[in-house]
Amino acid sequence: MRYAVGMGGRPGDQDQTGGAVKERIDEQIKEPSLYNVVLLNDDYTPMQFVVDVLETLFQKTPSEAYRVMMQVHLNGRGIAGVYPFEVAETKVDSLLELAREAGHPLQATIEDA
Ligand code: TYC
Repeated sequence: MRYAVGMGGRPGDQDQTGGAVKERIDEQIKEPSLYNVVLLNDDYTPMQFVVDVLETLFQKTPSEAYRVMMQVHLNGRGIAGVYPFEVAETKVDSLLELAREAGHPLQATIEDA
């Protein structure tokens, strides 16, 4: 809890703070909820394209990008990154745009983390 001290009340009000009132302010600082960006496997997107996307859009190192790509290739899905919702949405939009431009069917979804 945090308190703000300010002038308040009606003119003429008196209290032991000499007119200043303490007003309680609920803390409103909340961590944003997090969401997984999940990459989905397909039979056509080249492995190197997926690795490149993981490096460029999701800031993975080359070895981590390769590991995630293989996880998706072998298991059907894998987590590319974990973000607040609007960031996750933007990542997916950018990924779909890159895939569309390159003519690959790569897909991704957003799930609760
Ligand atoms: N399965 C693809 C292939 O064999 C590679 C791939 C990996 C595609 C991950 C999509 O999210 C993906 N070329």
